[in-house]
Amino acid sequence: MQDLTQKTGFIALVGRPNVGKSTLLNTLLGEKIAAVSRKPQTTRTSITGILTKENCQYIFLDTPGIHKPRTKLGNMMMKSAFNATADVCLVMLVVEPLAEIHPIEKELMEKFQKMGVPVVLLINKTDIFTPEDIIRTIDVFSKAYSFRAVIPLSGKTGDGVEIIFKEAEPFLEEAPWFFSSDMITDQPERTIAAEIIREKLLKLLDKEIPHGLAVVIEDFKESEKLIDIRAEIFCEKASHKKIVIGKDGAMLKKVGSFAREDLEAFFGVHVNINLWVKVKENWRDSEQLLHTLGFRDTEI
Ligand SMILES: Nc1nc2c(ncn2[C@@H]2O[C@H](COP(=O)(O)OP(=O)(O)OP(=O)(O)O)[C@@H](O)[C@H]2O)c(=O)[nH]1
Ligand SMILES: [Mg+2]
Repeated sequence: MQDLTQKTGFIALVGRPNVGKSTLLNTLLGEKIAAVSRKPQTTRTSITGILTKENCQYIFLDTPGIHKPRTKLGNMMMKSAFNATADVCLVMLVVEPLAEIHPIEKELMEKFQKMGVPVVLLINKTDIFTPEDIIRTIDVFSKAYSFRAVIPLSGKTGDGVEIIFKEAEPFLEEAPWFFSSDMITDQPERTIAAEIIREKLLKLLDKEIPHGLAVVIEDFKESEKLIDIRAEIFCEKASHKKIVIGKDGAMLKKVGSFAREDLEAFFGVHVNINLWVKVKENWRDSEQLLHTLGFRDTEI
Protein backbone atom coordinates (compact mmCIF):
# COMPACT_ATOMS: atom_id res chain seq x y z
CA MET A 1 0.00 0.00 0.00
CA GLN A 2 1.21 3.52 -0.75
CA ASP A 3 2.56 5.44 2.24
CA LEU A 4 0.43 8.55 2.62
CA THR A 5 2.06 10.05 5.71
CA GLN A 6 3.23 13.52 4.78
CA LYS A 7 6.96 14.08 4.96
CA THR A 8 8.90 17.28 4.47
CA GLY A 9 12.20 19.01 5.08
CA PHE A 10 14.48 21.87 4.06
CA ILE A 11 17.49 21.01 1.92
CA ALA A 12 20.18 23.66 1.42
CA LEU A 13 22.17 23.86 -1.83
CA VAL A 14 25.50 25.30 -0.74
CA GLY A 15 28.85 25.84 -2.42
CA ARG A 16 31.33 28.25 -3.96
CA PRO A 17 30.10 30.89 -6.42
CA ASN A 18 29.44 29.72 -9.97
CA VAL A 19 29.36 25.95 -9.28
CA GLY A 20 25.78 25.78 -10.60
CA LYS A 21 23.45 25.83 -7.57
CA SER A 22 20.80 28.06 -9.14
CA THR A 23 20.88 26.18 -12.45
CA LEU A 24 20.26 22.99 -10.49
CA LEU A 25 17.38 24.53 -8.56
CA ASN A 26 15.70 25.60 -11.81
CA THR A 27 16.18 22.13 -13.28
CA LEU A 28 14.79 20.45 -10.17
CA LEU A 29 11.68 22.62 -10.38
CA GLY A 30 11.34 22.55 -14.15
CA GLU A 31 10.78 26.32 -13.96
CA LYS A 32 13.13 29.24 -13.95
CA ILE A 33 12.87 31.10 -10.66
CA ALA A 34 16.54 31.72 -9.85
CA ALA A 35 18.93 33.95 -11.77
CA VAL A 36 21.82 32.14 -13.44
CA SER A 37 24.93 33.64 -14.99
CA ARG A 38 28.53 32.94 -15.92
CA LYS A 39 29.60 35.58 -13.42
CA PRO A 40 30.22 34.52 -9.82
CA GLN A 41 28.08 35.91 -6.99
CA THR A 42 24.90 35.93 -9.01
CA THR A 43 22.58 34.83 -6.20
CA ARG A 44 22.26 37.44 -3.44
CA THR A 45 19.64 36.03 -1.08
CA SER A 46 18.39 32.52 -0.39
CA ILE A 47 15.69 31.37 -2.78
CA THR A 48 13.16 28.68 -1.94
CA GLY A 49 12.17 26.03 -4.47
CA ILE A 50 9.39 23.63 -3.49
CA LEU A 51 8.75 20.24 -5.04
CA THR A 52 6.04 17.83 -3.93
CA LYS A 53 6.34 14.23 -5.09
CA GLU A 54 3.89 11.61 -3.80
CA ASN A 55 3.91 11.98 0.01
CA CYS A 56 7.12 14.05 0.12
CA GLN A 57 7.54 17.81 0.01
CA TYR A 58 11.15 18.79 -0.67
CA ILE A 59 11.97 22.41 0.11
CA PHE A 60 15.24 23.39 -1.55
CA LEU A 61 17.12 26.53 -0.54
CA ASP A 62 19.39 27.99 -3.20
CA THR A 63 22.01 30.11 -1.43
CA PRO A 64 24.55 32.78 -2.45
CA GLY A 65 27.95 31.30 -3.36
CA ILE A 66 30.29 31.25 -0.37
CA HIS A 67 33.16 33.73 -0.74
CA LYS A 68 35.15 36.16 1.36
CA PRO A 69 32.95 39.26 1.42
CA ARG A 70 34.44 42.66 0.64
CA THR A 71 31.32 44.81 0.95
CA LYS A 72 28.32 45.03 3.29
CA LEU A 73 26.26 43.45 0.51
CA GLY A 74 28.75 40.56 0.50
CA ASN A 75 28.40 40.25 4.28
CA MET A 76 24.64 40.07 3.99
CA MET A 77 24.91 37.48 1.22
CA MET A 78 27.09 35.31 3.47
CA LYS A 79 24.67 35.74 6.37
CA SER A 80 21.87 34.66 4.07
CA ALA A 81 23.80 31.56 2.99
CA PHE A 82 24.73 30.53 6.52
CA ASN A 83 21.29 31.24 7.97
CA ALA A 84 19.84 28.97 5.30
CA THR A 85 21.81 26.02 6.67
CA ALA A 86 20.61 26.52 10.24
CA ASP A 87 17.36 24.55 10.19
CA VAL A 88 17.80 22.10 7.37
CA CYS A 89 17.46 18.33 7.47
CA LEU A 90 20.15 18.00 4.84
CA VAL A 91 22.89 20.04 3.17
CA MET A 92 23.85 19.42 -0.43
CA LEU A 93 27.39 20.66 -1.06
CA VAL A 94 27.69 21.48 -4.75
CA VAL A 95 31.19 21.28 -6.28
CA GLU A 96 32.78 21.10 -9.71
CA PRO A 97 34.83 18.00 -10.68
CA LEU A 98 38.18 19.73 -10.14
CA ALA A 99 39.68 16.85 -8.12
CA GLU A 100 40.69 19.18 -5.31
CA ILE A 101 39.06 20.61 -2.23
CA HIS A 102 38.97 24.40 -2.17
CA PRO A 103 39.74 26.08 1.21
CA ILE A 104 36.19 27.44 1.27
CA GLU A 105 34.81 23.92 0.83
CA LYS A 106 37.06 22.75 3.67
CA GLU A 107 35.75 25.51 5.89
CA LEU A 108 32.18 24.63 4.99
CA MET A 109 32.64 20.93 5.69
CA GLU A 110 34.19 21.68 9.08
CA LYS A 111 31.24 23.89 9.90
CA PHE A 112 28.72 21.23 8.87
CA GLN A 113 30.54 18.58 10.87
CA LYS A 114 30.41 20.82 13.95
CA MET A 115 26.70 21.43 13.38
CA GLY A 116 26.16 17.68 12.98
CA VAL A 117 24.11 18.20 9.82
CA PRO A 118 24.18 15.40 7.22
CA VAL A 119 25.82 16.31 3.91
CA VAL A 120 25.35 14.89 0.42
CA LEU A 121 28.02 15.77 -2.14
CA LEU A 122 26.80 16.86 -5.57
CA ILE A 123 29.49 16.82 -8.24
CA ASN A 124 28.02 19.11 -10.88
CA LYS A 125 28.84 19.91 -14.52
CA THR A 126 29.61 16.29 -15.43
CA ASP A 127 28.66 17.20 -19.01
CA ILE A 128 31.88 19.18 -19.48
CA PHE A 129 34.35 17.07 -17.50
CA THR A 130 35.87 13.65 -18.20
CA PRO A 131 34.90 10.49 -16.27
CA GLU A 132 38.47 10.50 -14.88
CA ASP A 133 37.98 14.02 -13.46
CA ILE A 134 34.75 12.88 -11.83
CA ILE A 135 36.26 9.70 -10.36
CA ARG A 136 39.25 11.65 -9.01
CA THR A 137 36.93 14.22 -7.44
CA ILE A 138 34.81 11.51 -5.80
CA ASP A 139 38.02 9.97 -4.49
CA VAL A 140 39.50 13.20 -3.06
CA PHE A 141 36.29 14.27 -1.32
CA SER A 142 35.29 10.88 0.05
CA LYS A 143 38.75 10.33 1.51
CA ALA A 144 38.55 13.66 3.36
CA TYR A 145 34.95 13.55 4.63
CA SER A 146 32.08 11.20 5.10
CA PHE A 147 29.10 12.03 2.91
CA ARG A 148 25.66 10.42 3.14
CA ALA A 149 25.82 10.05 -0.63
CA VAL A 150 27.88 11.28 -3.58
CA ILE A 151 25.95 12.16 -6.74
CA PRO A 152 27.64 13.14 -10.01
CA LEU A 153 25.17 15.10 -12.11
CA SER A 154 24.62 17.91 -14.57
CA GLY A 155 22.22 20.62 -13.52
CA LYS A 156 22.36 21.90 -17.07
CA THR A 157 21.36 18.71 -18.94
CA GLY A 158 19.42 17.18 -16.04
CA ASP A 159 21.57 14.03 -16.07
CA GLY A 160 21.59 12.37 -12.64
CA VAL A 161 19.37 15.03 -11.07
CA GLU A 162 16.49 12.65 -10.21
CA ILE A 163 18.75 10.71 -7.84
CA ILE A 164 18.66 13.72 -5.51
CA PHE A 165 15.09 12.89 -4.48
CA LYS A 166 15.86 9.26 -3.72
CA GLU A 167 18.88 10.19 -1.59
CA ALA A 168 17.15 13.06 0.20
CA GLU A 169 13.93 11.22 1.06
CA PRO A 170 15.23 9.37 4.15
CA PHE A 171 16.18 12.72 5.70
CA LEU A 172 12.69 14.24 5.45
CA GLU A 173 10.68 14.24 8.65
CA GLU A 174 7.14 13.08 9.14
CA ALA A 175 5.31 16.38 9.36
CA PRO A 176 2.47 18.14 7.58
CA TRP A 177 3.56 19.98 4.45
CA PHE A 178 4.31 23.68 4.79
CA PHE A 179 3.05 24.54 1.30
CA SER A 180 0.25 23.41 -1.00
CA SER A 181 1.39 20.71 -3.41
CA ASP A 182 1.20 22.94 -6.52
CA MET A 183 3.45 25.69 -5.13
CA ILE A 184 6.99 25.87 -6.51
CA THR A 185 8.29 28.82 -4.52
CA ASP A 186 7.34 31.21 -1.76
CA GLN A 187 9.24 34.04 -3.45
CA PRO A 188 6.86 36.90 -4.17
CA GLU A 189 6.21 37.43 -7.89
CA ARG A 190 7.91 40.82 -7.63
CA THR A 191 11.11 39.21 -6.38
CA ILE A 192 11.15 36.74 -9.24
CA ALA A 193 10.63 39.59 -11.71
CA ALA A 194 13.52 41.57 -10.14
CA GLU A 195 15.80 38.53 -10.22
CA ILE A 196 15.10 37.81 -13.88
CA ILE A 197 15.75 41.44 -14.85
CA ARG A 198 19.01 41.37 -12.86
CA GLU A 199 19.98 38.13 -14.58
CA LYS A 200 19.65 39.81 -17.99
CA LEU A 201 21.82 42.71 -16.82
CA LEU A 202 24.45 40.20 -15.64
CA LYS A 203 24.31 38.45 -18.99
CA LEU A 204 24.40 41.51 -21.19
CA LEU A 205 26.84 43.77 -19.37
CA ASP A 206 30.57 43.30 -19.03
CA LYS A 207 32.95 43.12 -16.15
CA GLU A 208 32.29 44.81 -12.84
CA ILE A 209 29.19 46.84 -13.65
CA PRO A 210 26.62 44.09 -13.00
CA HIS A 211 27.84 43.51 -9.46
CA GLY A 212 27.13 47.15 -8.69
CA LEU A 213 23.54 46.87 -9.87
CA ALA A 214 20.33 46.30 -7.96
CA VAL A 215 16.80 45.99 -9.29
CA VAL A 216 13.77 47.23 -7.39
CA ILE A 217 10.24 46.62 -8.59
CA GLU A 218 8.41 49.90 -8.09
CA ASP A 219 5.10 48.80 -9.48
CA PHE A 220 3.60 45.41 -10.34
CA LYS A 221 0.07 45.61 -11.74
CA GLU A 222 -1.66 42.39 -12.56
CA SER A 223 -4.76 41.94 -14.65
CA GLU A 224 -6.14 38.80 -16.25
CA LYS A 225 -4.16 39.08 -19.48
CA LEU A 226 -1.31 41.39 -18.59
CA ILE A 227 1.29 42.13 -15.96
CA ASP A 228 2.61 45.67 -16.00
CA ILE A 229 5.98 46.06 -14.31
CA ARG A 230 7.90 49.22 -13.51
CA ALA A 231 11.40 48.54 -12.28
CA GLU A 232 14.25 50.75 -11.17
CA ILE A 233 17.83 49.73 -11.77
CA PHE A 234 20.27 51.21 -9.30
CA CYS A 235 23.90 51.61 -10.31
CA GLU A 236 26.88 53.09 -8.54
CA LYS A 237 28.19 55.65 -11.04
CA ALA A 238 26.82 58.05 -13.62
CA SER A 239 29.18 56.46 -16.15
CA HIS A 240 27.58 53.07 -15.40
CA LYS A 241 24.14 54.53 -15.90
CA LYS A 242 25.12 55.52 -19.43
CA ILE A 243 26.30 51.99 -20.19
CA VAL A 244 23.20 50.38 -18.72
CA ILE A 245 20.98 52.60 -20.87
CA GLY A 246 23.13 52.11 -23.95
CA LYS A 247 23.16 54.09 -27.18
CA ASP A 248 19.65 55.44 -27.75
CA GLY A 249 18.44 53.15 -24.98
CA ALA A 250 19.49 50.02 -26.89
CA MET A 251 20.87 48.14 -23.88
CA LEU A 252 17.81 48.80 -21.73
CA LYS A 253 15.58 47.68 -24.57
CA LYS A 254 17.49 44.42 -24.85
CA VAL A 255 17.36 43.79 -21.10
CA GLY A 256 13.63 44.50 -21.11
CA SER A 257 12.85 42.26 -24.03
CA PHE A 258 14.90 39.28 -22.76
CA ALA A 259 13.35 39.63 -19.31
CA ARG A 260 9.90 39.87 -20.83
CA GLU A 261 10.41 36.62 -22.72
CA ASP A 262 11.30 34.72 -19.53
CA LEU A 263 8.63 36.34 -17.41
CA GLU A 264 5.91 35.68 -19.97
CA ALA A 265 6.93 32.02 -19.96
CA PHE A 266 6.81 31.98 -16.18
CA PHE A 267 3.58 33.89 -15.57
CA GLY A 268 1.77 32.65 -18.68
CA VAL A 269 0.40 36.10 -19.56
CA HIS A 270 1.68 39.12 -21.48
CA VAL A 271 4.21 41.18 -19.58
CA ASN A 272 5.06 44.84 -20.02
CA ILE A 273 8.33 46.06 -18.55
CA ASN A 274 9.26 49.67 -17.94
CA LEU A 275 12.86 50.17 -16.84
CA TRP A 276 14.40 53.24 -15.21
CA VAL A 277 18.03 53.70 -14.25
CA LYS A 278 19.17 55.61 -11.14
CA VAL A 279 22.54 56.29 -9.56
CA LYS A 280 23.10 55.50 -5.86
CA GLU A 281 26.77 55.72 -5.05
CA ASN A 282 28.26 53.00 -2.86
CA TRP A 283 24.92 51.33 -2.19
CA ARG A 284 26.73 48.03 -1.66
CA ASP A 285 28.31 49.47 1.47
CA SER A 286 25.42 51.51 2.78
CA GLU A 287 23.33 49.59 5.28
CA GLN A 288 20.53 52.08 4.92
CA LEU A 289 20.46 51.79 1.16
CA LEU A 290 20.67 48.02 1.33
CA HIS A 291 17.59 48.10 3.51
CA THR A 292 15.79 50.36 1.07
CA LEU A 293 16.74 47.93 -1.67
CA GLY A 294 15.11 45.08 0.22
CA PHE A 295 18.06 43.43 1.97
CA ARG A 296 16.87 42.97 5.51
CA ASP A 297 19.40 41.93 8.10
CA THR A 298 16.81 40.03 10.08
CA GLU A 299 15.49 38.14 7.07
CA ILE A 300 18.88 37.05 5.81
N1 LIG B 1 28.24 22.87 -18.55
C1 LIG B 1 27.54 23.12 -17.44
N2 LIG B 1 27.42 24.38 -17.01
C2 LIG B 1 26.69 24.61 -15.89
C3 LIG B 1 26.07 23.55 -15.16
N3 LIG B 1 25.44 24.11 -14.11
C4 LIG B 1 25.66 25.43 -14.20
N4 LIG B 1 26.40 25.75 -15.26
C5 LIG B 1 26.86 27.08 -15.68
O1 LIG B 1 27.66 27.62 -14.64
C6 LIG B 1 27.45 29.04 -14.52
C7 LIG B 1 27.04 29.38 -13.09
O2 LIG B 1 25.77 28.83 -12.83
P1 LIG B 1 24.84 29.33 -11.63
O3 LIG B 1 23.71 28.37 -11.53
O4 LIG B 1 24.54 30.79 -11.74
O5 LIG B 1 25.85 29.10 -10.41
P2 LIG B 1 25.64 29.42 -8.85
O6 LIG B 1 26.35 28.36 -8.10
O7 LIG B 1 24.20 29.60 -8.54
O8 LIG B 1 26.42 30.79 -8.71
P3 LIG B 1 26.26 31.96 -7.55
O9 LIG B 1 24.83 32.35 -7.50
O10 LIG B 1 27.14 33.04 -8.05
O11 LIG B 1 26.76 31.34 -6.29
C8 LIG B 1 26.39 29.39 -15.56
O12 LIG B 1 27.06 29.86 -16.72
C9 LIG B 1 25.69 28.07 -15.84
O13 LIG B 1 25.14 27.99 -17.13
C10 LIG B 1 26.22 22.21 -15.66
O14 LIG B 1 25.72 21.23 -15.10
N5 LIG B 1 26.96 22.07 -16.79
MG1 LIG C 1 23.18 31.21 -7.81
